[in-house]
Amino acid sequence: MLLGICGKTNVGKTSFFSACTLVDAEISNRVFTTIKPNFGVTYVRSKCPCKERGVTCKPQNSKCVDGVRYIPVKVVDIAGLVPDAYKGRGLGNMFLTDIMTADALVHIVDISGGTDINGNPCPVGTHNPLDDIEFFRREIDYWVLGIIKKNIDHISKRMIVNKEKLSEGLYKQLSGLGVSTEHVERCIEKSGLDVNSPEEKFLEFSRTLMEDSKPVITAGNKIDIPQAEEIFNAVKDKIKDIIPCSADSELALRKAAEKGIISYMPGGGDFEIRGNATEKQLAALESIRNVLKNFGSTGVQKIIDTAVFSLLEMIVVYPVENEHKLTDKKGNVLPDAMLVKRGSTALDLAFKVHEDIGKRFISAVDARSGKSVAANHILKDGDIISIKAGR
Ligand SMILES: Nc1nc2c(ncn2[C@@H]2O[C@H](COP(=O)(O)OP(=O)(O)O)[C@@H](O)[C@H]2O)c(=O)[nH]1
Ligand SMILES: [Mg+2]
Repeated sequence: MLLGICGKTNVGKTSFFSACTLVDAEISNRVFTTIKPNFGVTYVRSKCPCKERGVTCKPQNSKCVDGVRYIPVKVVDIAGLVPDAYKGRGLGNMFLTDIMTADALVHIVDISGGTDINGNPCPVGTHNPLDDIEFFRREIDYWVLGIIKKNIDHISKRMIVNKEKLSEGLYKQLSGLGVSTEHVERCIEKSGLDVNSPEEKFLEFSRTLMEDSKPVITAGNKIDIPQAEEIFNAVKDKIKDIIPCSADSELALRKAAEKGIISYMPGGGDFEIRGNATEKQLAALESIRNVLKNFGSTGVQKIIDTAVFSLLEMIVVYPVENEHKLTDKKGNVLPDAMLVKRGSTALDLAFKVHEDIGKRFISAVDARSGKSVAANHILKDGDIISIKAGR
């Protein structure tokens, strides 16, 4: 799974990326978990079953801090989007190609209205963040439309010569975007498209296709700027899935925690001063405390969690070998927390653990009830499952 952090220049994409990937040694093995320059690892939070089961867990693929499981998720900091990127302006197509590899997008917007459409700073409150939402969608939709337009003659020819369906032709051109044939078919139907439709119909098709396949959460960033809250309140009802955030504050808190100045857990609603801090640092920290008081948290972790659990509809499942001891082969208790799509079955989990285990699946045991469940049993969030596979 990959989350793409995107938006205009100067809105705080890199700050958001740095904040969410800067993880305390307690959670991550490496301090700064950047894979490649703009690829990193962040974590979603979920309640670990260890407390409820009265066991001390020994996580292998994730970390547990005080009963909270931190499960790794990859993120990419995508180059700034400029108007007309779909025509190749700026980093244009590279930007859009990067977007397509992500499963969900975090669209960072400067909610203080202090960044103009080209990504240049402007006086706070002079740019309407709603324009950014519109522009963002437009760039993506026109880009998809461009791919279709470039190939439509070819698709049309194959429909005549090879008796291919429009959906097959479109699917071949757009499969790189992570869409399925069924999905393309559904969107063709929804937008009433045929091969001779006018351009607007193809645009409508592109929009429907992207809305369904690339969920977007909007981060109303720079909420710490005094006028930002008012702007946020004025636009929030017009934007689907928007969460206020302050990437700068989250980054400052994680850095201070790393230096031992404060104790703070990502996503927390407060922090405690621990070590020595200069007066300037203390003043900065106190103003961040106000942001936390006002909004409950800096919003960064909430955005990551919402993207994964709400937009991508993931749940957390704990596969174990021994359903009594909740261990793997080596005796590690609750070793792995796996993110699976809501609606996944016991058999899906088996395949996710290992293809071989999936192929040799016999049954599964729900560790909480001790009962055997069938291959088509739908998993619930927090389930602990032992898979029984044949030889
Ligand atoms: N006040 C405030 N400024 C921020 C916040 N996040 C980023 N910035 C500032 O916005 C500017 C651009 O940030 P950057 O992360 O480089 O943006 P990018 O171009 O989108 O990657 C920098 O001066 C940041 O310090 C925030 O949450 N609050
Ligand atoms: Mg940047």
